[in-house]
Amino acid sequence: MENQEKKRILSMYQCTGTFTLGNYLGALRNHIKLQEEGYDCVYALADLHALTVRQVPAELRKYTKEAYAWLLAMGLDLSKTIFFIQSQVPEHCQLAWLLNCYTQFGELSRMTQFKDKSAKHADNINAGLFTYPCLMAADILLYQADYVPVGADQKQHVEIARDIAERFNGIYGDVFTVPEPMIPKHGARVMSLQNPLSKMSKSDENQNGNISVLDDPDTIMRKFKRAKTDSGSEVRFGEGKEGVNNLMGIYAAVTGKSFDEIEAEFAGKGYGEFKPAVAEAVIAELRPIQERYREIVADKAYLEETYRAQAPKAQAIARRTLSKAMKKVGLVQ
Ligand code: AQP
Repeated sequence: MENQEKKRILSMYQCTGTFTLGNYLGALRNHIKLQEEGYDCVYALADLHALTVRQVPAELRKYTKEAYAWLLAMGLDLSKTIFFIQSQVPEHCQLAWLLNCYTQFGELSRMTQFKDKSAKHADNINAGLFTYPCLMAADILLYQADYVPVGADQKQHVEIARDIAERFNGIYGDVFTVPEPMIPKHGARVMSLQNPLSKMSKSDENQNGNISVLDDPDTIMRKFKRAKTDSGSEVRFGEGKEGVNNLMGIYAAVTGKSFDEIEAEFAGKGYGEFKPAVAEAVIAELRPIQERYREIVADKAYLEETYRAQAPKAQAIARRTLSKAMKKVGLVQ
């Protein structure tokens, strides 16, 4: 295993659509902060994972570049963090194959995401969808990551990566760092504005349910004004008020106010005033990032040069781990 001084964090993002406010508040914003907190961060766009569901090729390319530019606009600092595109580092596929041979059919069939996605895409239950945890384990183990930030619902992914690493290490000695899930302190879970019982998702068919980080102010205002609430009018956190709870969570995450403060601020004012206030706060939060984003995407040469320069940095780490694993299993070097 590598002898790193700083603890390494690995996180990857799917580029199956434009990031949502959920991705932003629940993950990206916190991950950007980690680079200032003394961690060695390695982040990537998981374009290979995106292929487990049928993609429109031109859109996948567009979303990948868009996502790359968005993280730069958010302040990702390439002097501290490695940020690359997964398919530009072929070691991911190479290690994934090895790990496939150390992963049991039974454990893959128990993965919730496989069950969910095969139900959702019944016409395309491909082998990649089934074995994606091996690619995900390769993503993590190649970088000898100590921590993987995950939402509570994603712990299963890190657990299977840990099982595979421990199995491999058990046979061949310490090849991989066994990663731990890192549950974020401020990991707001943002729900759909149209169905507050399901999470806000890029690929939601009802685009009124999600706020894209690139939505313009009018669209954001319209979507919040139409957000599903309940038949009451009191801005108060409580059972059966999932829509309002979600709006309060968003407002709290963006303004830093507590739920008590929010309830006091909107006492006697009703949803009619609360919804536009949430929208305004989100618009103000996203505006400066959107401005930087527009500058970055306008400079195509800069963007391309930047992501191309990052792949070899990732590859230098990945290759060391891969060679070690290949040697251990008996492949001629
Ligand atoms: N609604 C959400 N609230 C809080 N956090 C969220 N994340 C995603 N949705 C929410 C977190 O964002 C990170 C990156 O996720 P991802 O892009 O790899 O994929 P995902 O979780 O599958 O996101 P989507 O938007 O739901 O994508 P699709 O529609 O393609 O499945 C993760 O840390 C995730 O927890």
